[in-house]
Parts: sequence; C-alpha cells; structure tokens
Amino acid sequence: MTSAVEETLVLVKPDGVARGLTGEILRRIEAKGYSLVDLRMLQADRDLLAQHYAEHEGKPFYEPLVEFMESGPIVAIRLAGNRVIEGFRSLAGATDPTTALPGTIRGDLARDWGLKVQQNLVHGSDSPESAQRELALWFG
Ligand code: RTP
Ligand code: MG
Repeated sequence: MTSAVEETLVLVKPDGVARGLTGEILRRIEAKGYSLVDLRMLQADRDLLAQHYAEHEGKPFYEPLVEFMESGPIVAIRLAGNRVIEGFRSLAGATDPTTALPGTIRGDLARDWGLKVQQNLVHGSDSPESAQRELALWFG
C-alpha cells in the first residue's frame, strides 16, 4: 500500500453547524490522526457554491442542494494526512444517511429527514484534482 501525504477540503455543512456537531466531527477527524491545517467559518454565497458544485449543475438535486448550503454558516477545513482524501470519505460514510454504515459520521449522526439526502453533515473532496480545485475556492 502506497502512502502519500495529501490535503483535502472538508466542509461541516449547515445542518452539522446548526445541530452543534462541529466539535464531534472535529473530534473524529483528530482522533483518526489527521491534521487541521486551516479552518474557517463562513456563510457561503451562491457564486462560491455554484463553482463548488459545478459538476452537479442541471441535476434534479442541484437547486435544493445549493439552497440548503446557503441556509446557514459552514465550517471549512483544510485537512492533511496520509491518503486523507479517500480516508476522510470513508470516515464520512455513504452519501445517503439512511444507508451510511454505523461508525461513520453520516451513519452515526445524520438523521433521516425524509428525502433530504443533502442534509448529510459533511463534504469531502473526492479526488486529488477536486481537492486542489476546492481548496483554492474555499481557502484561495
Ligand atoms: P459530498 O460531495 O458532499 O462530499 O458528497 P458525495 O461526494 O458523497 O455526494 P455527491 O454525489 O458529490 O453529491 C453532493 C451532495 O449533493 C447532495 N445530494 N443529494 N437528493 C439526491 O439525490 C442527492 N444526491 C446528492 C448531498 O448533500 C451530497 O453530499
Ligand atoms: Mg461529492
């Protein structure tokens, strides 16, 4: 297994911040051994979210997703660690909280809000290219 120190963008989405789960999410990240390189809290505007979610533009969930992400403050984290891009996504669990496994952030903490898949607490970049692009957007 190859090792590689990487950086990724993690977002605690508005549901995570509003529910007071930022600390619990950071606890899991730090317990895993990843390093917090930078962290900021912000209210994302539509322009930033449109760039962040450009790959999803035109999909049926795009508009509700952007509205949800605009609905409250977000905590953005620049996270470093060995293979952290893939590692954080396994820590986060499956996109849909109803099927995310126990032991994951989404499996343990994201509630079943009906069909609101977007309320899944966290975002993590899905590839080195996405990480680079997203870190420039949120921490540029
Ligand atoms: P993320 O980007 O937030 O880390 O999540 P992901 O890679 O697991 O999921 P992705 O396919 O990139 O989707 C981005 C976010 O859009 C919302 N979503 N809603 N209603 C739906 O079918 C649906 N599908 C995706 C979720 O908030 C997802 O995290
Ligand atoms: Mg994604």
